Amino acid sequence: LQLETNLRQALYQGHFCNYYQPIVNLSTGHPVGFEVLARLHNPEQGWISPEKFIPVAEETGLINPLGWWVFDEACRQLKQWQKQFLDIPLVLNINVSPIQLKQSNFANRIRETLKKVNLEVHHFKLEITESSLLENFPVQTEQLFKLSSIQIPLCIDDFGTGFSSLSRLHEFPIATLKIDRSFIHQITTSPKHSSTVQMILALAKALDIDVVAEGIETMEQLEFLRDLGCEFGQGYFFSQPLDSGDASAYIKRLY
Ligand code: G
Ligand code: G
Ligand code: MN
Ligand code: NA
Repeated sequence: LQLETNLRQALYQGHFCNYYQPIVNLSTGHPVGFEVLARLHNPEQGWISPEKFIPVAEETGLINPLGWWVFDEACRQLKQWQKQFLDIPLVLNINVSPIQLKQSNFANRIRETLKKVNLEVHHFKLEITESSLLENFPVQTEQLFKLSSIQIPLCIDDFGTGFSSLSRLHEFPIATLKIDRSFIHQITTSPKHSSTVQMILALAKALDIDVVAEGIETMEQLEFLRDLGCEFGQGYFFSQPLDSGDASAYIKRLY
């Protein structure tokens, strides 16, 4: 309950900020974009982890205003990067919780916001969890159809840990699968994990879907994944989530 009051105040007092974790092309080493990750700084308690505040925000509905704040701020940041790095195409991945997809104006508001700030749908990807795809969530399904009709690319986050049926991959145009970091963690040491990753890569290739391997922490994992033909990756090996200044420096250094 205290966290709920804190969250509400934090939103109005401007204590949230966005961090940015690079998503890297594994063959060139260039960043292709960033995953946008909300951070909360409390003057008394210091940094509060999203693992704590996201569930509370979801239970209380605050995830909706917070989600719009994250998206508006990401738009502002992208406009700035486009000005600063004229020829570098960057894509921002925005996390979207199943609760947010219950808003009947969700897809519309995304479209309206982009129009207002003069950005295109292909400058973004929306990361949804497998549970958003469950067939018994009709409200979310309606928004997913609307999102695909405005042609904003969708990613499935933490792929392999949820319960979505594979047929849902045909139903909406899914642009990207993000392989959950639990598979990558043991990829060089466990044949079962590496076989699972190979199976996901083959499936994605057959369906013409991009793959991002999450949680790459070592050079061995990077090389292993590159040898399997995985195109994109993310993880502490490349970079932790960065504040906007450090993210700018990262782009400058690696492009
Ligand atoms: O930031 P960190 O890497 O600790 O993220 C922890 C979890 O919080 C992740 O599952 C991430 O998807 C989620 N998360 C971070 N920022 C946001 C956000 O802006 N919106 C939603 N819905 N989830 C977020
Ligand atoms: O669920 P989602 O994929 O959105 O979560 C992103 C979370 O993963 C963030 O909390 C981020 O800090 C964390 N993360 C990113 N890269 C790594 C990594 O290489 N190793 C580990 N253990 N966590 C990571
Ligand atoms: Mn994510
Ligand atoms: Na993930």
